[in-house]
Amino acid sequence: MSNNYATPTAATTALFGILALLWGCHSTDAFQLDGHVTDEAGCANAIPVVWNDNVFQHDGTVDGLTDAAFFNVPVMSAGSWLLVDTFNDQIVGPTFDPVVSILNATGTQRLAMVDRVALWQSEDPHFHYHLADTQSLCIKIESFSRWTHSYAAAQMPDAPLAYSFQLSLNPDKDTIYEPETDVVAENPFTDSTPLTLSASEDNPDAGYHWLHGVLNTAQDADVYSFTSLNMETITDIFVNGETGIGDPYGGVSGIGTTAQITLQLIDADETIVAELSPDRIKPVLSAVLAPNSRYYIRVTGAPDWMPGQNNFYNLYLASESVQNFDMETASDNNTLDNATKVNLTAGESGSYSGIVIGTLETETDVDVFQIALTPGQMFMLQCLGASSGSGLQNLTVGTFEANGTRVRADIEKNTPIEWSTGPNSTRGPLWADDYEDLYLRISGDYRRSPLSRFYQCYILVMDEAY
Ligand SMILES: [Ca+2]
Ligand SMILES: [Ca+2]
Ligand SMILES: [Ca+2]
Ligand SMILES: [Ca+2]
Repeated sequence: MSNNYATPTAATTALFGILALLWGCHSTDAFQLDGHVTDEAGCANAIPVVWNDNVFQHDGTVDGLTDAAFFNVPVMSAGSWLLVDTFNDQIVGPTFDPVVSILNATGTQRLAMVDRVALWQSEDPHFHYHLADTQSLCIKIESFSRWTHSYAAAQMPDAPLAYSFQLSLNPDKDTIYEPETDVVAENPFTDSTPLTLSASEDNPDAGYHWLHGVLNTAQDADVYSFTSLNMETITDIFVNGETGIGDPYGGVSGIGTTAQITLQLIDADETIVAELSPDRIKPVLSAVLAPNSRYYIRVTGAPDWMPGQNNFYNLYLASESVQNFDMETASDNNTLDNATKVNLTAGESGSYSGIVIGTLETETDVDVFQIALTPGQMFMLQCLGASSGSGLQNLTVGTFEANGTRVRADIEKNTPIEWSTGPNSTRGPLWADDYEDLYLRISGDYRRSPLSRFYQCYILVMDEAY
C-alpha cells in the first residue's frame, strides 16, 4: 500500500488543465447499501476505517447510481488533518462521478460535501479537512447523480459501479502545517514559518508546495517565508477548498471551513507585491517573482470576517519559469504592427492553449499580442489584473482584426474577464469567421500602489469539429 498524492505539474494551467493522478496498489472489497438509505442508517452500518501507516485505501462497488457507501473513521484528535481523495478517473470500466460528504459519526450533521477539486479540473474530490474537535467521523461516497437527485433522468449503466477512495491522516509530504503553538510573533517576518521551495524532479523549471493553517482569532496573522527558485517565475497561490459545507441538493461544494482569508505576497523589503481576498470566482493570487529572492506569504482574516467553528485554510504554491509563458517582449508592443506573437500549445481533441503575461509599466503603456486563428475556431480567454491580486484596476481587453477593426472589448470589474461558455463568463466565446489573426490589446489603470502592475490571460482555442 502506498500513499497516493496528487502531483500537479502545471498548476498555472489549472484554469483549463486536467491533471493526472498517481495510482498505487489497492485492496478490493465490494460493499453495497440500498440507494434510499438515510445518512443515519448508512453511518450505523459503515465500513470501518483501519489505518495502515496513517493511510486507508478502499476500492469498492455500489449497485447503480442511487447507492452510497459509508465509512466510519475512528476518533481523531482536534487539530488533525485528513486528506480525502477519490481516484475514479483511474478506473477502467463502469464508474461514476463521485461526491464525498464528511458527516459526524451518527450521520446527523454534515461537516463538508465536495464534488470536485477546486484547484485543478477533476471530477474526483481531493481536499484537506481540518478537525476542530476530537471526534469520529462518517464519510459518504455517492454519485453526482444521487447528490443532485437527477438519477431518475440519468441513463443507468450496468451495475455494479466501481469507485476508489483514499484517506490520509496528517499527510506530511510536500506539506507545511503552521506550528501548533500559534502566537502572533513580535516580528512576523523574522519569526515566520519557513518553507523550502525546490524545483520538482519531473519539472526542473517549477516548484510546488502545500500550506495548511488555522486562523485562531479574528486578529490572527500567519506568515510563511520562502526563497524563490533560481529563475524568474510566475508564482500562483491557490486557495484549495471552498468555504461552507456544501449544498445537499447538489451543485455547490464546501470543505467545511469557516475561514475567509486575505492573502498577501510580500517581498524582502516588506513591500506588498500582491493582495487578494480569494473567493469561488477569484481563487488564486499571482505575481512574477525575481530569482533567488526572499518572499513572505501572509494570511489574515478577510475584511469584516467573523471567525466561525472551523477556521482553516489550504494553500497551494506553484512557481513556474516565465519562459513557459508568452511574456511580452518589450515596451514597444504598443501597436498591432509590433504585437508580441503568442505560441499556442496543441492539446487533445483539437484544442490549443497559451498563457500571456505582462506588466503595464507606465500609465500609458498598452500591450498588444497576436494570436493566429483559422476560420471556424472558437476562441476563449480569461484575463486577470486585480482579480489575481495585482494593483491594476479596470483591466481592459480589446480584440482587433489585422485591419484594425475592433471585434470586442471587456473591462475587469469585480470578477475576472472570461469569454467562455462557463457559469462565470462575462462574455461568450468568439468565433473566428473571416479573420485569421486576432490581436489582443491590454490596457488598464494602476491605482493600488505598492502592488504590482502584473496581468495574465489564459487563452483556449478549439477547432470547430471539437
Ligand atoms: Ca465529482
Ligand atoms: Ca494561525
Ligand atoms: Ca507595451
Ligand atoms: Ca507592458
